[in-house]
Amino acid sequence: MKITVLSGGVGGARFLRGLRGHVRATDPTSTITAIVNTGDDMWLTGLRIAPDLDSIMYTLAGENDEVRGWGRVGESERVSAELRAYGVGWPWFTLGDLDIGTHLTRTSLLGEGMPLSAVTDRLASRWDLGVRLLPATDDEVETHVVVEDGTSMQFQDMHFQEWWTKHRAALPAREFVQRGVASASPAPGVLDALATADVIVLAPSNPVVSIGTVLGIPGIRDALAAASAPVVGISPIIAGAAVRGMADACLTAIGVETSADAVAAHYGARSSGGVIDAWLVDESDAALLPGIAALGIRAAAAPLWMHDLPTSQQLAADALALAASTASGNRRETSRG
Ligand code: FO1
Repeated sequence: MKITVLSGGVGGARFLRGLRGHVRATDPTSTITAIVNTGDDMWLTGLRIAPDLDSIMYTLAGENDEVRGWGRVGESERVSAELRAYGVGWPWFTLGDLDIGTHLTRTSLLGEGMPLSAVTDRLASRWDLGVRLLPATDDEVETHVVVEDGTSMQFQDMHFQEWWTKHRAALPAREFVQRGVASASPAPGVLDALATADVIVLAPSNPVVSIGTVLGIPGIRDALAAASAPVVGISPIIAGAAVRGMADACLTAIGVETSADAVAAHYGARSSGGVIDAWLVDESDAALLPGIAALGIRAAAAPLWMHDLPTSQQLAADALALAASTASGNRRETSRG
């Protein structure tokens, strides 16, 4: 079975680790391709940083800092201290020494003309990740946030990472802008991974700046809408709160309520021009299932908290089961149709 997953960073990384474990245990012939958000990427002190690709790579390699959710385990920050001493870079954005090894490698390969997708393959080939990592695009499309400058009522534009890590998403965002998106194209393999998938999953990532950014790359939303595979989304919101990070600040900024059913409605049923066929919510949100079904989206409830590998693997199994019942449901509808 070919499984394609649209993913952001931390939540997506945990889900992919669970999916890999479930697939290895039940159907080793299956393949997993992750189409990963690159909107958080940026240049910093001359290095190209790709947070979501790195979070997934480190997590699947078993090299991630499980507590912080980003960066490497057993990390040191000697170079970062030097950068601060010289007054370059962002003092609020820590680059670990081992992490800098990744950024130096990526930057040097990009400098030789290698596209990000090939660089990502090269970096990932150091480990047996069991998942193919694809950046959503090889083009530099960075998410910027337009915030209201409280005093002069001017609007200020900043890179998403500054809004997220320096301001902790506390500045009210008026708009998220994908800089350069109009001239961007899907990375090699992305459209094929959607067209040939047997199952497509939207990981429990930030619906606005992670999944939304992937869908914003020209061609990807259409490919998802046209895919023959069932598309199952996993809610990143449990009982009205974001599981990780500050997805609620992003949802509020685009006028979407922070709830599992509001996010499902935001993605929309593929049968009415949206991007999902099915939606998995946490058991604590089971009361929302009839409302989601009324949107034309097959809905189910399962434990969404990924505390450890077994719970992540079970979530993956529940998502694939929902995909299977959706696919058979779709077939019955078409046969009846
Ligand atoms: N997040 C923070 O809150 N503080 C940091 O200093 C920080 C550094 C950092 C360095 C490399 C990297 O790949 C990620 C880093 N992150 C940091 C996390 C990053 O903001 C998130 O992974 C995503 O970009 C947001 O989803």
